[in-house]
Amino acid sequence: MALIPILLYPDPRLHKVAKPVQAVDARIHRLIDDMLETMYDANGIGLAASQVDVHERLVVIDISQERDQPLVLINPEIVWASEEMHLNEEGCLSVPGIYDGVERASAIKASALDRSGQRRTIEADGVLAVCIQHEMDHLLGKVFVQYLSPLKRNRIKTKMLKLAREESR
Ligand code: K1U
Ligand code: ZN
Repeated sequence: MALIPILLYPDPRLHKVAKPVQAVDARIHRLIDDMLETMYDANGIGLAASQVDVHERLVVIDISQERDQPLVLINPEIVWASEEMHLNEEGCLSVPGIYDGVERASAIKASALDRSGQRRTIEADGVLAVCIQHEMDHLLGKVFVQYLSPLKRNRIKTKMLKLAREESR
């Protein structure tokens, strides 16, 4: 297994739209293992393939305290979303150190292939619902800061570019 570098906002590659996974084969199994290792190493609760510069519809999630309940979503689709919305504090491994409120559906049903290529339906609310919607946005090339005001987004962009410049010195 290997750690994969995570793209940092405002890297334009974060805005590419991911394509469906064509086959759940050995390459995808290796990518899943590497993404899980990368997510655990970064103390994240989710990671989308887009964040590691692989533009295919694959997401890994683990919201458990023990970090031992990985969830793998391949070609996920939201098949139902509640009308009820909820404002949640979100973070993103591609925008480290930034947290802000985003309004999303309180509960969802998603359909996806699991690691063995079996289709599953996932019913989610709370943190899991937030995380699935956040990760599926990544697959569409959308980063959570795009829900914030232009003023906040520009401040975040400036801060991230300054950090990147300092780190490259
Ligand atoms: O997509 C990502 O970058 C992962 C992201 C997932 C996420 C967290 C919180 C709300 C929505 C989506 C993270 O894991 S950010 C990491 C983090 O700081 C965090 C970890 C646990 C709970 C809350 C935030
Ligand atoms: Zn994110």
